[in-house]
Amino acid sequence: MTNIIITSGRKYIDIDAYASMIAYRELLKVIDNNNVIASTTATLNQSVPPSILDLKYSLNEPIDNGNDKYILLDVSNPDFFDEQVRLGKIIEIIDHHTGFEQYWAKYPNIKTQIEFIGSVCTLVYEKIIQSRHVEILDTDLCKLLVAGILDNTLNLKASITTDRDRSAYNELLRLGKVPEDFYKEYFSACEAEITKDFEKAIKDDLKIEKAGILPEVIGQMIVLNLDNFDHKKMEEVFTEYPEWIMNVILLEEGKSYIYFGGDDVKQRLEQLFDKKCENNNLLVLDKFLLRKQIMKKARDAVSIQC
Ligand SMILES: [Mn+2]
Repeated sequence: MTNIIITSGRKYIDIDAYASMIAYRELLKVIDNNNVIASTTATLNQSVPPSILDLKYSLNEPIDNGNDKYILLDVSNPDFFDEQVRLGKIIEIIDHHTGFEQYWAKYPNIKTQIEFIGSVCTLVYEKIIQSRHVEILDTDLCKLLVAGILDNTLNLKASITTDRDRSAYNELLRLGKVPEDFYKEYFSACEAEITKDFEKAIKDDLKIEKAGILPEVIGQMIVLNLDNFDHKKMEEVFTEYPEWIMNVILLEEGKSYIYFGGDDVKQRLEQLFDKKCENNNLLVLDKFLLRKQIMKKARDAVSIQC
């Protein structure tokens, strides 16, 4: 028996991958194929809190009988595919990370949809609507897809958010009778996971990479507000580094709080953002930026100077 296995990236996967895999499995099951499973060999990160794991839909255990075919969601770079994937047996790829469109164009037998949009959950929602199987969207499935959109678009406030993401989000709330303030419940649950081991949460998401005038150690954390943010523990994580910055994205305020340490980091940040620091270890951006956007800004600034 050939199974169709829906899977995603390796090492760590997030709620966008988790939710879209499950929802796409539910869709393919009603369309034509009972032998479709959704599985991962990766670890679920903090964007999949216990309240999400407790919904009535979850992943299947990985299986492998050698004949299986694979569908990949939320990943299109072949270096980052789940370890269970056999490259010659891929039938479909759906992703929102760009860069590998040309590569997959060489394989016309693989159905590929790569679009620069906020969330893969939006793409799967659209497929459910286009296939006229809106009946599968019960409350729990809607909550999963909504959580994926919330996380990947940072509460619909990230600049990568499209009107399609907003419309999918609103329709899913309506169809699943999901309360308007579900975002608070979801992000608080993620924050509770972070708070359980605050230092580990920072360490697990440290980027050590040189970009322009920025220190090469850059942390990031996404929280609703600063209520549970432990400044002391943050400082402790960074004591071993001569200079660092930490981008704390506050979803309710829609701002980035950039904490920092090290000689003249203050001057460098003030120059880069053309903005005065609040004090000797904090610069506040009125609109939040993701770490990858901050690094891009620093790199672009260097190339302008040269
Ligand atoms: Mn994603």
